[in-house]
Amino acid sequence: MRTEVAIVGAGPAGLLLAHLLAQDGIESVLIEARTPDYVLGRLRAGVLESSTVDVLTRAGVGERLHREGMEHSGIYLQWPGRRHHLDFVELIGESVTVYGQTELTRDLMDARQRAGQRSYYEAADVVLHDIDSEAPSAAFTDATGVRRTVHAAAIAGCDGFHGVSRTSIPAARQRIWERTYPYAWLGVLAAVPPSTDELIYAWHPEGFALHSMRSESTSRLYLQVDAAEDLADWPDERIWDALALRLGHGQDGWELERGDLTGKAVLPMRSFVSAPMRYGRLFLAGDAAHIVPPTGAKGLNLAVADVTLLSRALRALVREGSTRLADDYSESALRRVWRCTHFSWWMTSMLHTSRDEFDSRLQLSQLEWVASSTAAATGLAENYAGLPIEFQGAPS
Ligand code: FAS
Ligand code: PHB
Repeated sequence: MRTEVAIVGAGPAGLLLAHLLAQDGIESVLIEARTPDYVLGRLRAGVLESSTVDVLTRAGVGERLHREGMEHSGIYLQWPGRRHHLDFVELIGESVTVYGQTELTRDLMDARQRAGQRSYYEAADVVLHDIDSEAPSAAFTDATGVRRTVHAAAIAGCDGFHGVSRTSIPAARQRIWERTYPYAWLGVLAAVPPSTDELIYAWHPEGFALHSMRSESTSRLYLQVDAAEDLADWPDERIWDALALRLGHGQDGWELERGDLTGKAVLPMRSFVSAPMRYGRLFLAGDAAHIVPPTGAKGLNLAVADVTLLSRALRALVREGSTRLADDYSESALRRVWRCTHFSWWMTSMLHTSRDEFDSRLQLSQLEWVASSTAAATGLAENYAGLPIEFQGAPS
């Protein structure tokens, strides 16, 4: 079969790219390894930057987001005896919206359905061919066992960290930067109204904790645990006790409400960047090219920024035969990727405790500085809530 753009991976990056291309009348074929329910069942990101909300609104897929999303003016930074509110709207005039990645993915799947374009779920053994030519193709075995090949003008690798796209680029043409952290997040979904109006990022000698949410009736919470932690060692009671301790239950009369826990998982923490994000007619976007620790709430937002730039490049390439944006894509996307990689590392390093007393004193000093200096608070706000899609950063 033939199409204009073959997209490997139907997570948020692949689905949004398909939608943005369709808005420009560009046809795509989506090739996804899993079932729609499996993709929707993955509990992941929760916070959308204002630039992400703008992209989704302009693309006509923001209606439920505006109806059900929870707009937050900022976050709380917490450490024993202190809880400090950072007001992003006051600092930089931007807010963030809490809207689960599952809901965003559902909205994009509905849009794909309405577009009536071809999507192959449960596709197996995806292999990319001739990616360094002007006639690349993606071969796969569809859900009925039929081997198919999609010929396209370009291939978008949106298949996440474990996908086949990044590894289809010759290793000699690729650079990888990676840092793994000695801790992980134990994430839970709790059937209990949030005990806070906005997210609480808490430093504690026992470990980091985050109180997020998904709705007025559902909380999303995370605990720092060892990288090799066994979930079986964490019964519900122990999870709630650790969350209560680290989030400051009882401090200034604040209480953490408990409820039934579901969706437990231990999430590894890593920083990972691969460059270039383009090789011939293969273009990488989202987790296929980069991974950030979730402390900065950047992963999903970076994927949105990548595909916003990529959709413009592919439109120019496919419609006008112009390669300028396609040639610039990797460098433009990587400027924002490195900015978010640094910020995610900075937030992670500030908030995750080791047993090292010197590190702890540095972290507490950094938290006090952010809480007392408008300049420092503005820097955090800019990175967390205010990065433009076309982040220019330092001239290369
Ligand atoms: P995804 O990984 O979402 O999607 C890739 C898709 O490609 C998947 O559907 C996969 O099934 C498919 N695929 C893989 N291999 C394939 C193949 N060979 N052929 C066809 N399809 C293939 N970000 C935050 O901002 N906050 C968070 O709290 C947060 N928590 C996370 C927790 C976990 C466990 C993970 C893994 C990530 C988390 N992230 C978080 C980051 C996450 O939200 C990603 O940034 C986001 O899913 C990126 O979207 P995609 O690039 O579309 O990648
Ligand atoms: C979430 O709600 O899942 C979430 C929010 C903020 C983060 C990470 C995860 O930094």
